[in-house]
Amino acid sequence: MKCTVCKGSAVIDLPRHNANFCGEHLLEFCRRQVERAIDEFDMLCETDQVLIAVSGGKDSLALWDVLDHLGYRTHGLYVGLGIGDYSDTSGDFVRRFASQREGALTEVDLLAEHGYDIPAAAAHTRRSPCSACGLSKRHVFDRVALQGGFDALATGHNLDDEAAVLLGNVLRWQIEYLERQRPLLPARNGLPRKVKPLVRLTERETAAYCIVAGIEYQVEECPMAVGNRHLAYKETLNDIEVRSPGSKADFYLSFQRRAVGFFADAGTRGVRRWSSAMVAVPRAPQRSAPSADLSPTPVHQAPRHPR
Ligand code: Q46
Ligand code: ZN
Repeated sequence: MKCTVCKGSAVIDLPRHNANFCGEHLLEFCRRQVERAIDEFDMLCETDQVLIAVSGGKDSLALWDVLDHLGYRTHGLYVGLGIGDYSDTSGDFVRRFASQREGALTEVDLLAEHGYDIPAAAAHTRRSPCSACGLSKRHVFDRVALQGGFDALATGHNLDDEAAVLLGNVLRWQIEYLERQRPLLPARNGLPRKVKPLVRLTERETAAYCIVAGIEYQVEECPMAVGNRHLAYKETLNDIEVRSPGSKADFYLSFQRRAVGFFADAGTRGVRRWSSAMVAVPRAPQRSAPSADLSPTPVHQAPRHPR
């Protein structure tokens, strides 16, 4: 297998791009994909101070490395979740990465600073661990971003993550979530922009990036992710991808380019708009005609944003 660019020995094949890459050109490819995502979705500008949420896994460490290579001013944020050995080793990978590159790193330990860890929070609130974890992390991310005056908060969500979430939201038509499933969420309430610069890279590609770049990372999956339905969606999308390379990227990126706008304001007004549209669907003739005032609004006259 030869590198498509230099004809040297390739380390990875990427059917969706109809290309193979050697180590050097794989790194170049990944960095270019991140650059393209940042440009296309207007995520960052050159002067931004970027806070990167790092977990110790391949995606967030690859993201930190790529943003450094692209010249952004970066600062890592690691949240200690208290998930046994998994958290201990994850923290070690983050610290090692930061010290090797003299990167700025802020650590927040949930138990030490907030008096609880994720297993305890999940048990106490009777939420799923991931739900308690997501809420806790968002709270810490926002606080640190606000206190540090950062311009953007970057997370390592990759194409597999985002496509799986999108599939889950579409399967249930969760329109209020579809509206917010963008790789850039603008700054609001004093909080910085939230960006996902890895949305053009799969987890196979970020893993390969780390291996070639010599980045050591936590390879174990979080033990609390067991049963998470997004893992099943990822497997389904991978099956489709094998049969039809490029489908995963098309599914997610075409949604961003062509469809996400249809769901604007869905969280605040969409439920009413959709229920209004449902009322407007013609019904079977009734024995006595309803009075004019109660007639359902014809679809083509339905107000776009009923208040
Ligand atoms: S760390 Fe937290 Fe993930 Fe573990 S408990 Fe779930 S959300 S799976 S990114
Ligand atoms: Zn090459």
